[in-house]
Amino acid sequence: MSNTNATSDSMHKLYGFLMSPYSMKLRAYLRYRRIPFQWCSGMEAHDIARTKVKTYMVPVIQYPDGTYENDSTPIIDKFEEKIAERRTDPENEADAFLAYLIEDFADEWLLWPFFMHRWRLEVDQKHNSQWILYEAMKGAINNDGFETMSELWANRQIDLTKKQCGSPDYDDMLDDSFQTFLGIMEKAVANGLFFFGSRPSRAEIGIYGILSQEVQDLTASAFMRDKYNFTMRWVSIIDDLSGVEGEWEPLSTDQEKLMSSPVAEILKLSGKYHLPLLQANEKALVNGEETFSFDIDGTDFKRVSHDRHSNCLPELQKRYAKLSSESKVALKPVLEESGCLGILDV
Ligand SMILES: N[C@@H](CCC(=O)N[C@@H](CS)C(=O)NCC(=O)O)C(=O)O
Repeated sequence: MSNTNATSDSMHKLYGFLMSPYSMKLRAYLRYRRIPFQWCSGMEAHDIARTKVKTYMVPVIQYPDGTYENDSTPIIDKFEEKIAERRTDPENEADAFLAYLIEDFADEWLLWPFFMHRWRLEVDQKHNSQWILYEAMKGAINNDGFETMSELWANRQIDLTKKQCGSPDYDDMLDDSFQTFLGIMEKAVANGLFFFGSRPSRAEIGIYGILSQEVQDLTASAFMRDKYNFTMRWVSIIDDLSGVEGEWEPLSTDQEKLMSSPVAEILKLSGKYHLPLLQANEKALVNGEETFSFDIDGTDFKRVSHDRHSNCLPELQKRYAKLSSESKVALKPVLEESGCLGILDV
């Protein structure tokens, strides 16, 4: 018994939902890092997110000292700094920058095509809101409130989709960006599980967060199974990497390898969608504008500005600025070719 107490004293609690990409991201992260935690879902998670942190957002982590925090990226930063074994920041500084950039790409761009897939079609709206509510209500759905509550939830998310994914005219563009990304992944995962050797970086963990959702949702899981079958399997593997013992293999030190890697392919999507979105959003926030637009292949993508992105670009630029000149030289070709450099190097 005393052992049990000792364990629970040093346990973190992770409040989240299976249908929240960032909850799954952080859960996979904690599992790989072998950081003991309890997974707490349902209304309890919702209540903690509502009352214990400034902005209502899951996941929320409760540290063993009783304090709470949300926002997965800074939480990961803290663990990276505090615990040396099994870090997900690659040892090579330039690789670590690329891993962080790809994590941000997943968090801040892939989120929107995923959101569109989840909430645009009626069949998904119904199915997904019911699954969310089933988890929230801990399975107790045999009551009159269930249908009404799941409809309310679906309507809330449909409204959010209208705002955050813009008009349905953009759905093809969002879908196209996502499927291009999945095409890159399908090739990549046939060469091994990880980008920087035989252990995961925060890039794979971030990607996992979004893909953990696509493999559950009705429409998305059907096209994943059909066209990106091994990526679908990859997702279940990344979910629990607690047994993986691997080595880093530096990528940025070998120009040929870097330029022909999946990392370089993903950076092209960051340069086309993700960084321009952050840049346009930042400009709109500075100018107090409620909407912004930027060009994607000759089409203006217009959407509401959002302060959830506000710290991302300055943080990326700060991390780029801090790199050694050797790392900057190693990264120049790949960042230049992908269109990222001009936005990062300010
Ligand atoms: N940057 C945050 C984003 C978290 C986030 O957006 N969580 C969503 C669910 S996955 C949420 O709680 N949204 C609030 C809402 O639906 O009102 C993170 O990385 O943890």
